[in-house]
Amino acid sequence: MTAEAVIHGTVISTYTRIVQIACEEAGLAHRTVATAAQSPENRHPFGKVPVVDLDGLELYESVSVAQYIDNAHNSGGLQPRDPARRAVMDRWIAVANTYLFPLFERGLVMPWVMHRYSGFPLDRETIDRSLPAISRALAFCEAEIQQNGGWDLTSFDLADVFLYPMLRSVELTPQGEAGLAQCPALASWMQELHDRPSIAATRWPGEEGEQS
Ligand SMILES: N[C@@H](CCC(=O)N[C@@H](CS)C(=O)NCC(=O)O)C(=O)O
Repeated sequence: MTAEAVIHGTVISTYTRIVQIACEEAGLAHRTVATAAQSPENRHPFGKVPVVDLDGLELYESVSVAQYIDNAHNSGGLQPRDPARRAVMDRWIAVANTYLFPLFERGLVMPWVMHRYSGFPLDRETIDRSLPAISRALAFCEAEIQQNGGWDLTSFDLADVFLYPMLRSVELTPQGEAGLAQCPALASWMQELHDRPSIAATRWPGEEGEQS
């Protein structure tokens, strides 16, 4: 029987998309079952999405899920074997998950999502308060790339899988678009990935029509 990943997650979700991209890169069939993080159907023990059913396993935590998909269905093609390159990839995945996502999500992306998709007034106070830290984080990524301390731009690996959706969701806000316009190396990396098949196949609904 052909394997299929069943991804339980919200439709506009960074981490759901990360898992979708990993599936696409592996050529693994997948479908997403709309599941709200805080719903009783969600099986994540800490109320996050996604939870993934694959190969008879219940998987959660996107690093573990993406690595499993890549190891079991893609011969580890998105994970460098060289220990030094591996350390760089792991560092950037950790930076993305620990620092970038919480900053971007709470301070900028969620206020816009709540405004655009749920009709709430735009929470400008949260955005204004968060923008200096977000700008510093973008500037840090830009400087690291420019000084060769960034993730490996010469090949596509799991660092790209995690970082792209996080930065793309920032770019889809007016403030994020303005911030990224000041970061030429980051913007050109994003532009390069924009039409990669796994990225194109997992675009969020309305993504191309949004501010960008
Ligand atoms: N550590 C989790 C993080 C997942 C996560 O934060 N997902 C977001 C959606 S992109 C979520 O569930 N947010 C809902 C909430 O925090 O209530 C993972 O790696 O999968």
